[in-house]
Amino acid sequence: MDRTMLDATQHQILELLPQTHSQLARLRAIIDAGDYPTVTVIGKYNHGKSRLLNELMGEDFFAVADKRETTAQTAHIQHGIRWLDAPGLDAAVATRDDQHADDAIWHKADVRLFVHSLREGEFDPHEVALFQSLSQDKKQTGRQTLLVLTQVDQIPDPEVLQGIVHCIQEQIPDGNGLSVSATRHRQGLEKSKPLLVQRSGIPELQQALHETLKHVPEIRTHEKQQIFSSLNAQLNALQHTAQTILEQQTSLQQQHREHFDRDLNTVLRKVCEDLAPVLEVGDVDHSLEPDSFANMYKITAGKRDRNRIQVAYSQACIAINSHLIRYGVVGLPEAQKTNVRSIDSVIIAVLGVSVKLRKELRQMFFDASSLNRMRQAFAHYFELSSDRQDLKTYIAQLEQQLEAIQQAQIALQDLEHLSQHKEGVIS
Ligand SMILES: Nc1nc2c(ncn2[C@@H]2O[C@H](COP(=O)(O)OP(=O)(O)O)[C@@H](O)[C@H]2O)c(=O)[nH]1
Ligand SMILES: [Mg+2]
Repeated sequence: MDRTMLDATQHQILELLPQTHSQLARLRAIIDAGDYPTVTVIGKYNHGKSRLLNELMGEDFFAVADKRETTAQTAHIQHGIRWLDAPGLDAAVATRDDQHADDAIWHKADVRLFVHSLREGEFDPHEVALFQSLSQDKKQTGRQTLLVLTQVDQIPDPEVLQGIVHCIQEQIPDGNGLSVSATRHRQGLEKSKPLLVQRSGIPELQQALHETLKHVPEIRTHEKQQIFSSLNAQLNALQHTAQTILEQQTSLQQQHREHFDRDLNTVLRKVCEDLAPVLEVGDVDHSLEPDSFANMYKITAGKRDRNRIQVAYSQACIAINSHLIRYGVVGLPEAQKTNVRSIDSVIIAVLGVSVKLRKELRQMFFDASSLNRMRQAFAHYFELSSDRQDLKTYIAQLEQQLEAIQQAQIALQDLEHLSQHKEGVIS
């Protein structure tokens, strides 16, 4: 399995389902980790996390200090285990450290050591909440957390120690903490005192850790299955939603157009009805009688007739324009606009600016093929209106999203297939 494919799949899914960030990061960590189980530490800073890891590894690899020393993740492979040191949690300090810590705990770790120094007494509310969410996670994923109570050597009075341990047990009944001392362990080793080593609690912790690590492969397999099926389910749900919206919008688009056509026909039928009597002529078509200089200021039969035609035509235009406006066809598309505002209208673009004669109106409204051309021209501008264009764009986006979902589903299937057959192999 190559990284490019992993990256691409991760990216594809993340684009569609940003909320799966953590699941994807965990999946990635499992695939990247290969055969090594990852053990990490969590807890507040200065509680002895780094030193505990050193003691467990038998090597002073991680920096230990009385101040905030660990600020990023550091990994070290030892005895076939990836040990991961992470910053301590402290609400008062910049959140970037906490992000490292979160990533270590939630994405990288197979086993977490929850470290709490007995010197600090009982848990604070933040620690209690964190431990509870880890217990919750164990129920869901199977991943284990071991509670380690460090610096036990700092509480010499057995009664005081008993009191603290008792208090912690009350705070987190499912904790089962192991008390350890890194100092005693180190002294025991250096002075060859097996009893001191034994009393340090470290061997017992190592034993418990060893037992827990045995389950890592099966837990990982289970986690992977869970993540794959959850991602699949979420992609399917998204696909279903997008598909439903697409169908709704497409049918809306179609219906709207049908209504536009239907109502335009009604309007045109009415227009023809109103125009018909005006276009009828008796023996003489008065409108064709030319004006002369002599009757410039007189009302003639010709003028009256032409006026009647123009009024009827204007009413037809108003009726058609009302229909257009009702359907959002309020102007010409940007590209077609001119400097002459007064003629920047769809009605003029379709019907022209000239004064109409009877013959022309008859041709326009009573000839089937020219009426059809008119219908098509209005429908053309209807499709170019901004609402229609927005709807069209939206539908195109939905189609693109569906395409992306489909590709992500295929990529996820491929990844699942590969990760089953080539467990942890990264080229
Ligand atoms: N006495 C005693 N000191 C310890 C023990 N573990 C850690 N320390 C000291 O506690 C301080 C913080 O340890 P460190 O591992 O850096 O803590 P971290 O911030 O949680 O990683 C250091 O001075 C350590 O030497 C322990 O078991 N006993
Ligand atoms: Mg540290």
